[in-house]
Amino acid sequence: MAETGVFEKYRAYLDVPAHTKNITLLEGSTPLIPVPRLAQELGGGFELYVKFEGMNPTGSFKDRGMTVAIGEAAGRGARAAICASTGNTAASAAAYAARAGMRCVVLIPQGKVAAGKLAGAIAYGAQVLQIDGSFDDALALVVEISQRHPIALVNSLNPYRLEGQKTAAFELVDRLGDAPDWLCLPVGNAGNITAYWMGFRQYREVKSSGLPRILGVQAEGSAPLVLGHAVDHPETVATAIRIGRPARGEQALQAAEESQGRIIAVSDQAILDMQRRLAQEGIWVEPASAAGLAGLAHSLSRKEIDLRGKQVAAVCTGHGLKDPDLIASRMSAPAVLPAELAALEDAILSAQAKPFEGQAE
Ligand code: AN7
Repeated sequence: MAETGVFEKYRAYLDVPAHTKNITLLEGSTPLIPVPRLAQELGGGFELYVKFEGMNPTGSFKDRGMTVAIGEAAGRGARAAICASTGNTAASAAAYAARAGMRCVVLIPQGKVAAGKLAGAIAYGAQVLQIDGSFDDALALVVEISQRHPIALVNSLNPYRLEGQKTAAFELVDRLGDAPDWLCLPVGNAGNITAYWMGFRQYREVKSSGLPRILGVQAEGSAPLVLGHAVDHPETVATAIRIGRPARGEQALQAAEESQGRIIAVSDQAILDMQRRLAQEGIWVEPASAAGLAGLAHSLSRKEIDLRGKQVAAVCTGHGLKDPDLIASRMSAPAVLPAELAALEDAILSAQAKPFEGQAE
């Protein structure tokens, strides 16, 4: 358990007003998990780590930015916060607003938010409103309403969200001793990729650390940054990144270009395959979170990148528990047995179940 949250830990590097309060749930300090077997399968010859951001207090990376955005809003006396969200921002805003004693309103696209995120937002006591429209529609609405009323906008258009979120880059450098050679991550509204690039550049100034090349990955059906134009009706199984007009799109493209990286798109099938593959490492992430690694696998298989001797960090942004319905709908339901030993033996020893294969390795 972290002793401090990201605001206290990295206060000296955060460009925030003096009135900013420390509203924390001890977010950050997430595990950086080596996955050598997966690296081997992807061709080998490089070091691969998963930065498991699903281990933050509300189950996603959003907590890093939210602690700072809510802390700033609370510090200047804001009584309410609002955001549009595909789910994780909503749950995070709701939790930190609750901690600050503020009211929270979240707008989500109807029917397109994973159960664990919606449940979180409700549990933390936010007013949850579903929009008969997309995330992009919801974002346009919250921007407008925050201009008319004294309610703090905590989407990543809020600069303090990025200030907090960039601490993930600091943690990578602090932990690895330098920046990784490559960073891969999913891209939706493009706040996270923008924040990582800010963080790495800042650390280069103050710590003389290096810069990674950044591989940003979108889902094929929601890939405005790859297509070069907005997508009016984005679709993907990775609902977290079902975004057609990324608010920080320009900055994301700049981060990819300046870092000599790229932004690519992968299919939903590739995302789900990587989600399953990560689970075989004991790392269960929500679909969007597997997109970064799916993009890495895609680039490697086409020999578009050469990772020999390199160090790669993959950001897995949200926990698998966020989206349990997806597993229920795409995987077979557990068998129901009578409470009898014979039935249990049958089930375990039946050929289909392959119960003890490979156990002795
Ligand atoms: C698991 O919660 O946009 O590119 O409203 O939940 O910084 O937007 C979520 C985005 C990646 C993309 N992975 O990050 C929201 C929202 C997960 C996410 C992204 C999101 P950005």
